[in-house]
Amino acid sequence: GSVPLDDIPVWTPTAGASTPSRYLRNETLDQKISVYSGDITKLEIDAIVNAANKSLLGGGGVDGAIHRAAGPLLKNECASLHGCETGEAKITCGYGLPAKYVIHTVGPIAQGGVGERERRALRSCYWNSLQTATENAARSVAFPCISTGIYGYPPEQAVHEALAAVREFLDAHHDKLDRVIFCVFLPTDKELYLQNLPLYFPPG
Ligand code: AR6
Repeated sequence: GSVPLDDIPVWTPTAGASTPSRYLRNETLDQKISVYSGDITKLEIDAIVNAANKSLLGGGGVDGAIHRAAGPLLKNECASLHGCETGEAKITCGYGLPAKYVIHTVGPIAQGGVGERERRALRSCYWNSLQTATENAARSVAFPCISTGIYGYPPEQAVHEALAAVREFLDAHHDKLDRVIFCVFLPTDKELYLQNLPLYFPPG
């Protein structure tokens, strides 16, 4: 079955995490954040983000799972979009998914290492996905760990770009979003998010 957004608990900072943060405490923002372990295709939410490739015509990983769950009409709409550049985002309907929309973004390929170019592109994926969501009045958005699978971006570096981009977007546009869900698939990614969230959403 699918998972209603109301069943996903909001993240609460763990007492004891006391790494100094460059961000200010903001309880309003904290209450919009969740870490959810599981399949992003099951979420009843306004928008899920797809870690796509430039063709937008489908592939393996989370992209494959989203296309399988949405059904063939998703590919038809994707084919009409003429691809997507790295770091950018394009929106479609969700078709057979419980999510209303799919936001397709293309992460950087990190073979050959991560430099400033890859870091910027990955941040843009998160920022532009949220921008696209809010332009379409989507108030709840779930992200997979973009680029950290087939595209080889080290998860322990990617988490910082993800969290910084979401924190900064919420600082600028918190009134346009109710919930941002980090949908993690691997136990190691769950740990990385729980470890690093207090750096970007510091407790009191
Ligand atoms: N729900 C949530 N997360 C998932 C799911 C799922 N159902 N399935 C996998 N993941 P990847 P990339 C996680 O490889 O690195 C495709 O072929 C997975 O464990 O899907 O951006 C595209 O067409 C990992 O943490 O995306 C592109 O060609 C994360 O999703 C290329 O792969 C991202 O892994 C994009 O590679």
